[in-house]
Amino acid sequence: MNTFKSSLMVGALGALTAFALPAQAQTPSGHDHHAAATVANAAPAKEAEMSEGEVRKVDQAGRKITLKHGPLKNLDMPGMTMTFQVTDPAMLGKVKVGDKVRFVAANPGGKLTITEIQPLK
Ligand SMILES: [Cu+2]
Repeated sequence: MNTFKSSLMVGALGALTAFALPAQAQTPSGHDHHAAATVANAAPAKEAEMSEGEVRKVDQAGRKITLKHGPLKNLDMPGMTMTFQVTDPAMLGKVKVGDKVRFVAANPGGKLTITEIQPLK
């Protein structure tokens, strides 16, 4: 009786596993497709508000970056060299001194902050 029961359990588990695997395999591609579509849809709006600059200093510990930037239309600021906060210090790992970059700067509560940055290729 016990043997019958456990073999039934194994059978049930095997069926569950076989059922679960294809569903898991489908999840990443489904997600990627969704993410790609989202990025493509958002790209034109983001392009418009991105500004260009050149990295002068990266302060990972201080979560700051110094940029020589062109005019920032969204902030009504002329070109200059200045230091920005960054929303996520991980962004600083993507750029280095001397890189030409595109970035999005915002001014929440009077603190100039970079919300997005990417090296120009
Ligand atoms: Cu400035």
